[in-house]
Amino acid sequence: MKFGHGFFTLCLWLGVTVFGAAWAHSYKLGMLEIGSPYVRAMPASAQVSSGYLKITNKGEEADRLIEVRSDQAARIEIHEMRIEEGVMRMRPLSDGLELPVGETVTLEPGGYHLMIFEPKEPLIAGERFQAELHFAKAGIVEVTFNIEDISAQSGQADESAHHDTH
Ligand SMILES: [Cu+2]
Repeated sequence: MKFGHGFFTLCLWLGVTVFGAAWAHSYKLGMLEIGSPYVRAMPASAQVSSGYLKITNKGEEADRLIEVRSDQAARIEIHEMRIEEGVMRMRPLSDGLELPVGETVTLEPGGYHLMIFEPKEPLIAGERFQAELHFAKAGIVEVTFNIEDISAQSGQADESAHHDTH
């Protein structure tokens, strides 16, 4: 699949919005703690959204988030986003996301995120999104993401998105 400029702009919009998520709920899988998973609500026409969560590794060996799957979307990728030479860029983490011992890795706007492609139903604020997180060592856990309307808090970013979601 190829994505043009519009896709990149949308991804940027998904990534940079500042949002203070409440700690809604959490999960435990072995020595991993998974906190406040949420997905960004999207207009019905959108083909892509993003998901966020926190993962704390309380074990004695490093682990790795290697795959995320959901029946509610065609595909989910684990992405990183960072500024290179003044330009915000993102790319899939082909080896997954490293979870070092004793650390909390946060997937949040502007940083690591889950890229959710082709949601099968519109992602409506207040509803739920189910996904399976696959870890290299800890195994698999089913997680419920709250769908939240992040754009309500940044009307400006919302403007630019309208050009890219059609
Ligand atoms: Cu992305």
